Amino acid sequence: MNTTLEMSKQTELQTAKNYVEQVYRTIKKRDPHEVEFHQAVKEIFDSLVLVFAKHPEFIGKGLLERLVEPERVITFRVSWVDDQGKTQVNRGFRVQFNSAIGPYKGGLRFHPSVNTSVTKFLGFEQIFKNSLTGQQIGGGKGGSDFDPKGKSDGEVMRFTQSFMTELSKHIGSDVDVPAGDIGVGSREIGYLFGQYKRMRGNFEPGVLTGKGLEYGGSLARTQATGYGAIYFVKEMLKNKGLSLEGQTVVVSGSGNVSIYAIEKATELGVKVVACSDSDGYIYDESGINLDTVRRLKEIERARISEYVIEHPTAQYIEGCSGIWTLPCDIALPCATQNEINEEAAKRLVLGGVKAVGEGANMPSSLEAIEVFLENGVLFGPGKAVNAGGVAVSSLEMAQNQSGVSWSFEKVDRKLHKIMEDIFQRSLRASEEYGHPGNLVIGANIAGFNKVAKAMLAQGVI
Ligand code: NDP
Ligand code: 2IT
Repeated sequence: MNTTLEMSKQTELQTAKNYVEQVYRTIKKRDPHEVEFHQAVKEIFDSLVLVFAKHPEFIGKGLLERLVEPERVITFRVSWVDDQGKTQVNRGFRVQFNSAIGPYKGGLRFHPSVNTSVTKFLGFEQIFKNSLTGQQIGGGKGGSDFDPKGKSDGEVMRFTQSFMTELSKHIGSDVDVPAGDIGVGSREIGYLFGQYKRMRGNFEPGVLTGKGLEYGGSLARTQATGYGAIYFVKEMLKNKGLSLEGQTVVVSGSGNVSIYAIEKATELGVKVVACSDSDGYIYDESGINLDTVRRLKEIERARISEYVIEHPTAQYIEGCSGIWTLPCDIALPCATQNEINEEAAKRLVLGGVKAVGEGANMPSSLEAIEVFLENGVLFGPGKAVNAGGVAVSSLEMAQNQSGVSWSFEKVDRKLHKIMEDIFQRSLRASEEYGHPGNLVIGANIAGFNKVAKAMLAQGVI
């Protein structure tokens, strides 16, 4: 290449790096304790340097400065009375991050670790994920530090009603549409919907997704995130001439995403040898029995350790991180953020892992991602791999708007196509920006470009 051209490209890259680093420094300085949020921003910003180097005209439009600042952060008190008659107080959060391409959309998480940083990291990821789906949905996220574990059904209902009493002032089918996440499943969505209806005095199905089928839910929403993750991994492998059939898989977690990832993976001929909860993991070399896992986790709300009572040939091991020392072809982290650190990633590589698909949000640390990429592991980032859930949420909104219910097969077909499109969009962007096959870069850039164009078109708001 001509040296003058090469030098001007280097200057543009350096200018882009300086810009991105300056915005990154600002957010760290503003909120030094928000470590999860910083991590999510860093991962995306490292990719976006390439966009600003290619489009220096974007610098100066305040795109990144605006992107990292949520349009609105709502925090509120949630008081409720427990079964002993004692008043309990939790914190409620809703981060309405970005509405450039549609109403805020994203789940609610009930877990003791929920705080502003966690909600912001999840909301930030959601902006790009939702963009990647090709649907008209902006980014948002919410939740509470309420711990549903060990609570009675009545306690969960009273807490959830109190939570929605406040949240109802800020959401609506064209404004902000929450759904489930960790600790928020069909039971909680039902209570949330009932309380919203009572507060507003109208039946507005499009205000929440993940609803029961009797009151406006969509077939295949329950399965969507897990199935979608497997469809994505299938595409990743297919692109390299590999197939899912016959592969050995380790899945972390045993919640909504894990169960339906295991179901679809098994259907497509893989052997799932392990899954976990926050106390430990089960390992069965001959393949785990999904019916038992489902009954324990979905119906009895029991611990995964109980699995070995019925399946004495399986092993139960205390602690979560050991699951990544098991030899496998494919690893699917489907539990929570930062469950794979650098050490765990190295163990997976030693164990011969060929592909990693993030069913959870940000389950791999930045260092872990580096290990996978350096060692040629096919890596599917969460915002692409787990986008099937929110994509089908958007299909649920469409059905609510039109008043028509689609069959399971129709929704599943659409989900499959959306996941193929997300893979192709990410792959194409990775190629266009000079890192063919790097789906972290590809997904980040493809997700960003649509939001950036919409923000630029809408002026400085
Ligand atoms: P669930 O509450 O259904 O299940 C969560 C699972 O992860 C449980 O097995 C839980 O174990 C385990 N887990 C939770 N926190 C921790 C922790 N700190 N350490 C170890 N294990 C933990 O949640 P989902 O399956 O819905 O969500 C799982 C992940 O997928 C999350 O990252 C979520 O953000 C993401 N996701 C979910 C989507 C959805 O549609 N539901 C869509 C896209 C992403 P235990 O029972 O012991 O708590
Ligand atoms: O992280 C996620 O994408 C979700 N928890 C699902 C969000 C949704 O609105 O369906």
